[in-house]
Amino acid sequence: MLFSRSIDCESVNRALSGGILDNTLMRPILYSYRRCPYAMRARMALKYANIDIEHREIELRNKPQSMLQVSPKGTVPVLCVGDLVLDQSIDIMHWALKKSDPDGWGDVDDIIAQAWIEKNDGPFKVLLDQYKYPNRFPELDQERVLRDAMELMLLPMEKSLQAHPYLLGHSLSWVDVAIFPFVRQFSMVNPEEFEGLPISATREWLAQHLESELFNAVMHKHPVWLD
Ligand SMILES: N[C@@H](CCC(=O)N[C@@H](CS)C(=O)NCC(=O)O)C(=O)O
Repeated sequence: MLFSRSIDCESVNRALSGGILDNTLMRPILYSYRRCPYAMRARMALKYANIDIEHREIELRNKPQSMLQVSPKGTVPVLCVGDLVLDQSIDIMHWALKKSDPDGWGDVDDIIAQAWIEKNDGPFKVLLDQYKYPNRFPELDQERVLRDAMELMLLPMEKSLQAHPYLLGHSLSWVDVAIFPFVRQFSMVNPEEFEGLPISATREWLAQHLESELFNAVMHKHPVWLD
């Protein structure tokens, strides 16, 4: 698994906090945004692995300097672990599972897993944004966007989920957790339309995740972090 660049995150935070060192600096710091699907997958993996983190809730329009200093690209989630900075959600998931994976979320075929993630984070995310923000894409035919999303992602998911309860087989894997927040977002754009789609197994899979203790545990509201 590839990790992101390593930057001396701890020393940046130490400098920002006026050089005061205490034990909290040893706790991984997660910069997060509650409704971000990438941050959700990271928070779920960290929670599942029982990793105690310092949660720093950000506002996308007013990102903290301490986050931008360690990860100038300015997206969440960002995890700082000592001098390691992980600023890709999938890297954070894998880092967490390497620490602890009690239910075997990682026991999957890496090539198949990667193919699902690439499809989700690449073309499906593009279609999701087009479906969610039609005003930003006035030239696009919304029916066509929905049809493309179905063909690309939702129908292949349905086929898998008709065959077994989880995307890659009979047990939950990190791939289900990584993809579910995006399908959730898709389902929320037009719930009535989503209800009518021929993807009953996918709806059931989504409902199971939405009701899960793990998901609900990572959706608590946090005050906004200020440097
Ligand atoms: N490839 C990144 C993507 C993360 C991402 O795009 N997060 C969005 C929020 S959902 C973000 O921070 N966008 C920056 C912004 O809106 O300013 C990952 O997997 O962590």
